[in-house]
Amino acid sequence: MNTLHAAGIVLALHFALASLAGAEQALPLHIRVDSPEPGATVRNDVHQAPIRGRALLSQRPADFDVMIVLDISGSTVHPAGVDVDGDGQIGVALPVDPPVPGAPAQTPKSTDPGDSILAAEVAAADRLVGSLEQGGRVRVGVVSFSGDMNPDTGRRRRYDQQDAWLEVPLSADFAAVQARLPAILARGPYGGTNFAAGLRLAITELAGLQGARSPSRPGARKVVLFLTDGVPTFPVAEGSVSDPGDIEAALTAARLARQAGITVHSYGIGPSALDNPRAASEIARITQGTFLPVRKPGDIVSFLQATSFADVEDVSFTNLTTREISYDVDLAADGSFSGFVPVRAGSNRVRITALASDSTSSSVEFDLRFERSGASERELALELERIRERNKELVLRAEREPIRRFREQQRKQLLFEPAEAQEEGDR
Ligand SMILES: [Ca+2]
Ligand SMILES: [Ca+2]
Repeated sequence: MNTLHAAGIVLALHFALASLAGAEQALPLHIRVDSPEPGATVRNDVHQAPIRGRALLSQRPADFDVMIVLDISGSTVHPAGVDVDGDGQIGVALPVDPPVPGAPAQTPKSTDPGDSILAAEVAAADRLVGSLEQGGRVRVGVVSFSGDMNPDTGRRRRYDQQDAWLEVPLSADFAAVQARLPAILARGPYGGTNFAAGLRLAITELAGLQGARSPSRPGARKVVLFLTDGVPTFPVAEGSVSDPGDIEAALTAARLARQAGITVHSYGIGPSALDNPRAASEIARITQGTFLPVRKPGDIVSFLQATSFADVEDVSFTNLTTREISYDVDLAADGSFSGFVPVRAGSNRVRITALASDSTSSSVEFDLRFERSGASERELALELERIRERNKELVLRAEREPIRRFREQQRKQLLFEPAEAQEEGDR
């Protein structure tokens, strides 16, 4: 290779790393290591050291109130395309007879009703809630919405019908939240799609407005995770038609959310939602949240679990002594993380790097000593296995461009960094 050319590439890489370092000066991301303590000795029977901590935007509150808003409208009866209920069978849609004039519309049937889009939404909520850090920092609640339709007219039954239900008020008791989810599934999908009603009820609870049943917590960051498989069809005119007034009602509710300091992350699930994603993407844009298209409805389970309401997209561990990078990190939506870094016997210098949603990153470094212990620490081995399995499922997250770039940058950075002084070990 032309030497001048090669030097140019190296210079360009250095420049990219320098600008990355420059961006880090003003970084708001703060990384806290809960364990191990700096300088502590870690013992394990494999050369892996467990690390736990959390990454947070330092200027923001560390408490989160999160309302999961589920679309339970009639169309969520359609199969999600995966085996949601885990019975070994993947539900597919059965053909419906051509409509008969004057007869009520037929409900679409599936070979396995347990694999509906609604079932996938409920499973997604269950998995997300189960992955959050216990201890009161995070509270979560659930709202469902649809739109009660008069079968004769296709319009609302009453002008003041509510169309949204508080399934679970905001609570830090995650097991209790999870215990209430099967009831949503048991009632099943029905009716139209009133985005505005779902959003407004979530705002009432998060902001502690009149009529709220959740205890208010003014200091917490307020987040809505808004799931839908369709477009807004209510409150205006027929519940099977998306009128401009239906969309406007949703956007008005989103503006109200912004005023209340609430961020809405929206998920458009499947073809009906993605053919016309304007309302779902606008409510995210208005509230400075993100809109995520979920092409295969079954993917909502891993997409929702990979959500980050703490604005932390990725965390990785680098052992500067052995010059290895590990992505075996379990990153929760609230910014807490746990995982493993490969280590050698003796002293290891470890760097933790986190990527924020605005594509800035931040690092901390500390030393740990590693001693290989004869005793088999089966729990740790199982935990590492669990994290690897989970991250395999969440591979969609790693495919996202900012995360791919972040990981690539770290590999390059390690390549150009001077090696840490090495100490002889038993490895
Ligand atoms: Ca099934
Ligand atoms: Ca309508």
